[in-house]
Amino acid sequence: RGAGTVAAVDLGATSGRVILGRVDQRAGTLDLEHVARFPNGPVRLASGLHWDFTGLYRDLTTGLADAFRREPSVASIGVDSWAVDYGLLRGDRLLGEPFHYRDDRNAAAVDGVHAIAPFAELYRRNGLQFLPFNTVYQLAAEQSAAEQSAAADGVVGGWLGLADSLLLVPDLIAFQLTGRRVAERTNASTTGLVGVHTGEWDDELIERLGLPASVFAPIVSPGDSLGALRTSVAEQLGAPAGVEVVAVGSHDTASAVVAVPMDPESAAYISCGTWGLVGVELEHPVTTDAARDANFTNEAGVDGRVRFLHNVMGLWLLSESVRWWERDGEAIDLTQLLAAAASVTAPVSVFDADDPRFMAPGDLPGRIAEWCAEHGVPAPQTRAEFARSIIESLAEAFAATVRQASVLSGVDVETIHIVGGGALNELLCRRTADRSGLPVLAGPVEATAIGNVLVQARAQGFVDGDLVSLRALVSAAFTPRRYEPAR
Ligand code: LRH
Repeated sequence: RGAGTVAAVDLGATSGRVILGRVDQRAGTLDLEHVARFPNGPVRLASGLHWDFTGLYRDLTTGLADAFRREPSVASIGVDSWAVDYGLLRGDRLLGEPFHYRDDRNAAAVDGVHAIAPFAELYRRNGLQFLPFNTVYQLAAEQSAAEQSAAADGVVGGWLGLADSLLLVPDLIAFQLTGRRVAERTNASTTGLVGVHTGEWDDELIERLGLPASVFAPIVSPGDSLGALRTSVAEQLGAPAGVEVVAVGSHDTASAVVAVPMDPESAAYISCGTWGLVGVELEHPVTTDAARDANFTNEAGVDGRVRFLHNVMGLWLLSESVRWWERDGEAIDLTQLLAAAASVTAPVSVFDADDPRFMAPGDLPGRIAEWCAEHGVPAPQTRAEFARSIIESLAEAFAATVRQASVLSGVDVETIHIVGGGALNELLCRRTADRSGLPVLAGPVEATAIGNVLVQARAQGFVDGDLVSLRALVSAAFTPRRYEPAR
């Protein structure tokens, strides 16, 4: 006790990683060792846009096996990923690859859900900002697909009717590892089907929407043990007896917020990767009309905290633009592109990063140009100008969202913390400081994995204390880079 090692599996929308975390509270140290990194991304099948869950599981278990070779004393494993997406199971069998939240099946399902439960009522119940891919809309899309196939071939119920459980992505991985079926609380809070005040499945809403209540697994909290690895899995991983899987903040953003070295009474955070999650940490949800109109969410945090935030489009705007430019095989060096963007001197247009047209994969530069044309402002011409326009638009959205978070929650924000991959983007950090007029503290980059590690380490008894002590460990181990706003 007082020190030990755990393994974090952290899956983002563009890459996954396995990281060893060594924690020693007496020495006040926290070390990360990167064991594996593997790509992730959507796969377009005949049925739509999916995740390659099977490939991800192969890669993460290969990474875990490597982790046990390097460090046989690993005490536990914790898994986090992006939110809202799920797999359906019948018995042990996965019913197809999970849908990707950027699939376009959801948009058509939104009105049907709101006809049964209007958005204002949903917001009072679940406290969530409107995002067309929240699980509740994805399940409505499953239902309408089932109705269509019933009309066509007489097979009633569809995949949802066939399923006996629905597990969100990290829970689906925990199930493969342990055989336990649970719904970890922070991620379950993103489904739209959990009460914002109760923290439990909203059975009445589930019933009204005609969803099968029995598919939802019991809710567990970060820090709860999910039990030992299945014997065959332990053999495959080369794991010694007794290694367990521990529930962490399995929503990646919940784990990231644990590792923001902040004082929540005077700071805002931006967890910046594919998305920019911009907000504050609160003790109680804010579900006022003003918060609803500003589309702020109240997601469940670790230790009963509330992540009061708004989804800003994030580095997706850049990564998907680059993917578009690279579609004919050309390779683009991101560092060079950002350097070129930083040296653009002519003013570039700032577009609304939140516009829903930027959500789906495809020609993002074309859609940015289209937005500019519609709004009578000059469209960027070169790639460097596009990159600069994206960074300026993100920085502007970040600054505006921090101001809104402060007004809506009453938190007097004096500093902005940027964690995640975006903390490495100097131009973005600097322009966020400039546009907000507040100092930006950038880092740690691996906040999500660190939050995952710390919650496990606490469950193992390697560290104790509340979020304040966990964040003190983060502060001691990682010095953020400070950006002062230009005067
Ligand atoms: C970030 C994230 C975000 C969700 C989105 C689906 O990775 O989990 O918090 O809104 O992915």
